[in-house]
Amino acid sequence: MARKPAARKTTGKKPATKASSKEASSDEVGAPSDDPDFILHSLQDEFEKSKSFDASDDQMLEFYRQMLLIRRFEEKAGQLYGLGLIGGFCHLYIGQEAVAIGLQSALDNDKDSVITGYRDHGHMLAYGLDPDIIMAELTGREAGISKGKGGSMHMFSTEHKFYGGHGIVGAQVALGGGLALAHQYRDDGGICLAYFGDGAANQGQVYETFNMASLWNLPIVFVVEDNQYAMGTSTKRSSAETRFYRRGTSFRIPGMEVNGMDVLEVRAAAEVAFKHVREGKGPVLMELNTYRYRGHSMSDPAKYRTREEVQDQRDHHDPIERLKKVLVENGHGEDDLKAIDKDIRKIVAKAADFAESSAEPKPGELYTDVLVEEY
Ligand SMILES: Cc1ncc(C[n+]2csc(CCOP(=O)(O)OP(=O)(O)O)c2C)c(N)n1
Ligand SMILES: [Mg+2]
Repeated sequence: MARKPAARKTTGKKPATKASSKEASSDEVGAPSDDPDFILHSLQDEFEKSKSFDASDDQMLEFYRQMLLIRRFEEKAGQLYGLGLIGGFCHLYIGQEAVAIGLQSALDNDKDSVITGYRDHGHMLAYGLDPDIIMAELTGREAGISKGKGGSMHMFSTEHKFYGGHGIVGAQVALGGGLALAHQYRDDGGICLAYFGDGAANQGQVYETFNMASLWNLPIVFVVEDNQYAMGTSTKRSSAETRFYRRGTSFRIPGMEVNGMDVLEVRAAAEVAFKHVREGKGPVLMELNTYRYRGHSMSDPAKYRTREEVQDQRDHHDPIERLKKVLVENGHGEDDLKAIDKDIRKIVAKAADFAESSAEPKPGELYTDVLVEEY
């Protein structure tokens, strides 16, 4: 989506790396930086050299399969919500699939951690978690990933280093800073990917985290999923600066602006950003421009935008259709791609059956995983 002005070209100078906080002596704290060469676009320049990830045929098919899994899973979740099988809040990720798939495909699942907000089902699927237990969680079943007690917004899998699923807008960013500090402290080689929305990007704690993450050179990638709206408020109405990648400038965090509707572009950007962070050069701020097709949550009548606007996005920017076109150009027949869709539908139908036939949590579960004694 070429919605915003293209990134400004710079001198192409290499980003200056900061001395790690461990090396800095205490009398340097608060002193003017001796690194005058911070360039906001240093990574963007690198990314612009090759904006499309050179994926193998197998990788492209895998991206296609995974994006379809999110799409079909979310459509089914919408249906189950309509049938009353899912209660409470339910925020669908339809339209934004390329963001989670492109970024998470570049992570090292054994080392890296992920944290996000309440629009989290797609992130969990992208992280390779079992659709059965995600659907069971959505329907409040014992077999769910949070034993049916978290629901749509509060899913965790700490063994997979997936730290939620958070309902408080922006809170996950500060927690992500903590996860990154843990990676640094333990020297485990991992990085943290902290996702948040365009609305969350106006929260104060986001900037406190930027400051500390940059000061301490933490291994964290901040990802703004700019899906154009925070509930019913468009970014233009809520944000003085809608080019979110610029918001790290005051903290000397390089920014990147990425088309979040193109999985190959997202992956190409991830390669550049993650390399920078893995090399110990401190945080990166990525802005992923995307669009949510459905309402903010299942209870949103979406009167703040026109049907035509949504249809235009579906018709001209859909991430799955975009990749499908590339696959067809590369010689894949419509029938092969339909067969993938059929397989995915089966996986999703199985997840729904599993969820519906699973037991509800026993009443005693009300007293587990909560503080019921004095500590
Ligand atoms: C601290 C806090 N303030 C307000 C809310 C209510 N709220 C829930 S979602 C939301 C909008 C967030 O939009 P954005 O960050 O763009 O994420 P998106 O829903 O688009 O993914 C708001 C204001 C909340 N959950 N937490
Ligand atoms: Mg938003």
